[in-house]
Amino acid sequence: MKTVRFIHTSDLHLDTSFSASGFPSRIGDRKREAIRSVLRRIIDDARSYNVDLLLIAGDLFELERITPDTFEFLRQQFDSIRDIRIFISSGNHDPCVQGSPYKEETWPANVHIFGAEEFQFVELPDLGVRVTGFGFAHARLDEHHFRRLPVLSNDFFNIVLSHGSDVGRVPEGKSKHGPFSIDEIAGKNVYYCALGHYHQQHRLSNAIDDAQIWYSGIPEGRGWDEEGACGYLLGEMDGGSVRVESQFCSQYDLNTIVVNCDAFSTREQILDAILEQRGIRFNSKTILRVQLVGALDPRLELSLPEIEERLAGEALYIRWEDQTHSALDFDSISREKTLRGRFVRLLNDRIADTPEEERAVLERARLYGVQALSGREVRLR
Ligand SMILES: [Mn+2]
Repeated sequence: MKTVRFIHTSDLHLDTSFSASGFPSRIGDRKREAIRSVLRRIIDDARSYNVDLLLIAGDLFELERITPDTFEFLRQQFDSIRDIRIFISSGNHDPCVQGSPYKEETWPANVHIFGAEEFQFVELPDLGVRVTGFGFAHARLDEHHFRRLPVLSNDFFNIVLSHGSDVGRVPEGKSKHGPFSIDEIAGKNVYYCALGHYHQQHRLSNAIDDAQIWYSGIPEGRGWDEEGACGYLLGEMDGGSVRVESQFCSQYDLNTIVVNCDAFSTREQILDAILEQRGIRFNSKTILRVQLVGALDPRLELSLPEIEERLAGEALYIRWEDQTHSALDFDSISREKTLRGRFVRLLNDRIADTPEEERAVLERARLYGVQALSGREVRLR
């Protein structure tokens, strides 16, 4: 068998909306364009690594939102690597239904779409490879479809391509489309199984046989549960083995930083704590979520717009989540025989009578009131 190289990717979600992520629209626009750049990068890499196969395991685009421009972009990109065979399995966001570009459009000759809810195969005798794929034809699939994967003939090296949900490890909040367990894939002469749907890149543990079963992961993170650098998988198989390596290709990485403010009395200390975080590349493509926690020294002026200005070259966008509480001792202030003391007593009583989840507004009011009554400038945040 000649050495066969492949790229495995999935879940690009071209034309996705970022409104649910809470980003301002300009960041959503950047991210959406970044997904297109990432696809181009994958196509360029397929060419430069001289791969034989490009495997796309579903959710290539969002059916509800894909524009003619995006289809045309895909067509041009795929057509630009005519010597590389491209296999696509439709997923729950790009099901192969009436109105889908998978059905309505003409794709380049090197593209094969698995869009039927049954396992079908394509044999590539020149490579000694059989690609067996399953596509979603509905936006929802509750069936354990891998139970219908037959034991494959071992005259070729078998690659299996599908969208699906490993029931052994369901990420929090993830829908279980196309559920499966490992024993429904293993033991069927599968050499490499290319999966999509879960957005974290990982290999599934398989105690049954040597089949390598992988999620390639999302190549450009979309939400806060898809942080850090993201990428695709580059694989090489020859007679004895499959070797897979991760290639990073993401452009605008998401990172969460938790800063405990307990020991701080100036905002420089917050700034320094952010920039000292290891493993984060601070540059104009970085998207940050900064969670401020702990007790905030009353001397510290938490002016987020000013801190943000000082981080202008280090991040494209910062989402602040201020979960600090004031280090002011409201109990001792409440014992003062002053207007300030009376104000805090009133607010303390109101806070005590208010359910926990509704207290934040009153706690802010108490803090701003004490600042005002102490003759300080009050800056709302
Ligand atoms: Mn999916």
